[in-house]
Amino acid sequence: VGNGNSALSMAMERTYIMIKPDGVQRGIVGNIISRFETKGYKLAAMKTKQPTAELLNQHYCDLVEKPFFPKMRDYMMSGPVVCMVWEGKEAVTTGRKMLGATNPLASEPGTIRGDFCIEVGRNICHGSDSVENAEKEIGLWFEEGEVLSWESHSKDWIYE
Ligand code: IDP
Ligand code: MG
Repeated sequence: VGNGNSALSMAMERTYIMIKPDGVQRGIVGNIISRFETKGYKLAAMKTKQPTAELLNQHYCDLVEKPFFPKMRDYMMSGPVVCMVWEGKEAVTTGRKMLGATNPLASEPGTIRGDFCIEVGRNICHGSDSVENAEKEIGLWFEEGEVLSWESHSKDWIYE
């Protein structure tokens, strides 16, 4: 990262953002990417993937015992997802704000879930809820070498 501004580099975070099968099927991929891009975050990795049950068990390890989990996993396996890593200042907490609340009906208009969906079981996107979980999730969904470090030419126009 960057020349000189080491304090800024320290605050940089990476978050794992995933567009779920309904977001892909409904053609909302470009809109979601565009929001993170125009916000000023930097795309560090992106790919499509067909999730497996094993991967989802690991990704949602905190939820596997929940009654809704089997149906939720089927939904997550129903088609391709888009896996992304977005990087920038406070990217994890800001990414969550950009997604909106877990229940789309409780999400503010202007958020992704607030603008595009209605039900918790069809909420079109995932975002890491902590820096620690982001690291875990990036390691789970991406191979070594798929997440890139590069310097944006807009850096000095986004950060002071
Ligand atoms: P999050 O995606 O906002 O972090 P979590 O509580 O981590 O929310 O739940 C993960 C995902 O599981 C949600 O995004 C949603 O798709 C699904 N989910 C959570 N709670 C329910 C529920 O009560 N019914 C059905 N699906 C749920
Ligand atoms: Mg979660």
